[in-house]
Amino acid sequence: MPERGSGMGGTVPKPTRRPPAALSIAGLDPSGGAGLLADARTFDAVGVWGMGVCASVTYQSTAGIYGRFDLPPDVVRAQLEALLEDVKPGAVKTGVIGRADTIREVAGIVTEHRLHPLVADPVIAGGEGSPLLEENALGALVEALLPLADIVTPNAREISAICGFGVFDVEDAEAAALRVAGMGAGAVLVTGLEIKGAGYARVADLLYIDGGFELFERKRVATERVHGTGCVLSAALAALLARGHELKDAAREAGDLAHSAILGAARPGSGVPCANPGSARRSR
Ligand code: PXL
Repeated sequence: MPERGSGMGGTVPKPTRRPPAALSIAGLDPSGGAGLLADARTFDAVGVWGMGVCASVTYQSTAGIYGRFDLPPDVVRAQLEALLEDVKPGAVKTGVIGRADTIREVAGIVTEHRLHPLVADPVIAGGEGSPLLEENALGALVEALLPLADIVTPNAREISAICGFGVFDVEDAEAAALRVAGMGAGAVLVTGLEIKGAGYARVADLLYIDGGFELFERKRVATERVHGTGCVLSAALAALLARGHELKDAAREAGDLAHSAILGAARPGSGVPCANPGSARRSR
C-alpha cells in the first residue's frame, strides 16, 4: 500500500489548516508587473493566501499602456459576492477601479460585508502618466472609499491630486496627510518621498497615525522607474495586516519589502523593470 500522499496512486492528505488570506480588488496588468498579479506574488511572498477580484482590464506590456476596459459595478459585485459567500479575507486592498459607479459599488460591499482592515491604494495613473481612472472616478474614490479605509497609501503625485496642492517634501506631505485623514481615512502612508539634503539620495514613507507622524527613511536604490512598486507596498501592507501585524509595524515592514522588491527587480520584457517581491524571500 502506498503511503498517503506518496505520489502516483497515493491519496492526498486532506488540508485542514486555513491560511491567512488577503483579497485585492484591482486592475489586471497582463505583464504581471503591477495590479492583481503583482499583488498575488506579494501575498505569496508574505505567506498569505492571495485572492483577487478584477475591476479593470488594462492592455499593456512592460513597454507601455495601450488601453483599458473598466468593469461595470454588476460584474465586480458578482465576483465579490461569489467569493465572499465562501471566504472572509483577513484584509483587503483596493487598487485600480476605473469607474466611479464601480468604486461606489465596492464601497457598498465593503460596508455590507464589513471588509476590514482595508488598505486603499489611490492609483490614478501609470508611471509614465497614462490615466488609469475615468475623470470622475477620483471624486468617488475620495468620497466613498477613502473614508472606509484603515489606511490610504498615496505617493506624492496621488496625494497632490487628492488634496489639490503640490507635495514636494516631507513638510508638504505632513499637511497633505492631515488633510486626507480629515477626509475620513484611518491612517495615511505617503510613499516614496524624496529626502533632500542627505549626503546621498534617500527616500522616505511618511505615516500619519493616531495623531502623530513616523518617517521611514531608506537609501534610494533605483536609478530608473520600477513598475509596480506601489502595488507591492500596499499588497504587502494588507498581507501583514491579514497576518495580524499592528498597522505601524506593517507600514514599516511593507516599505522594507517594497525596497527589497526594487533591489531584486526583474525585467521580464523589453521595457521597464518590475518590482519583484519574491526576490526578498528567495535570498533569505
Ligand atoms: O502601478 C500602478 C498600477 C496599478 N494597477 C495597474 C496598473 C498600474 C500601472 O500601470 O496597470 C493595473
